[in-house]
Amino acid sequence: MSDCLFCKMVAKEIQPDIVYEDEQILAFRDIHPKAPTHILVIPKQHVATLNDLHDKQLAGHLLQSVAQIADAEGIAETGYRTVINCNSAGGQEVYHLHLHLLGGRQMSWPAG
Ligand code: D5M
Repeated sequence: MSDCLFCKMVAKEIQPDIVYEDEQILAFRDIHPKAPTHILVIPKQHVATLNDLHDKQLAGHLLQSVAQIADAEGIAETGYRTVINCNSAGGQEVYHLHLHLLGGRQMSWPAG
C-alpha cells in the first residue's frame, strides 16, 4: 500500500535499522524503543492487523523468526516479551501487522 509506513520500508523508500530480512519478513529496530532491545517483525505483504492474518505458514514464520532474532540478540535465555497490538483499543498505531520483540530488562505484568 503506497501510504503505509511499513510498506515503504519493505520497498526501501524508508530505511529502518534492519536486523533481519528474508523473502517473507522484515525485522528492524523500533524508533521509540520501550526496552534495551525493541525490534518490530513485519510481513512484507501488507496485512493491516492480526485480524487480517489468514496465512498460517506466514503466521508460523513470523513467530519462529521472533524466537530466532531473540536468540541472535542474546536475549532468548534470559527472556523477552512479544506483543501484537490489534486495532485502537489494543493500542495499534501503525496499521501494518507487526510483532514487537522486547527484551534486555525485566518485564512487568499486566501490560498497560
Ligand atoms: O507500534 C508501532 C510502532 O512503530 C511504535 O513502537 C513505533 C514504531 N515506529 C513508528 N515509526 C517508525 C519508524 N520510522 N522506524 C521504526 N519504528 C517505527 P503499534 O503497535 O502500532 O503501537
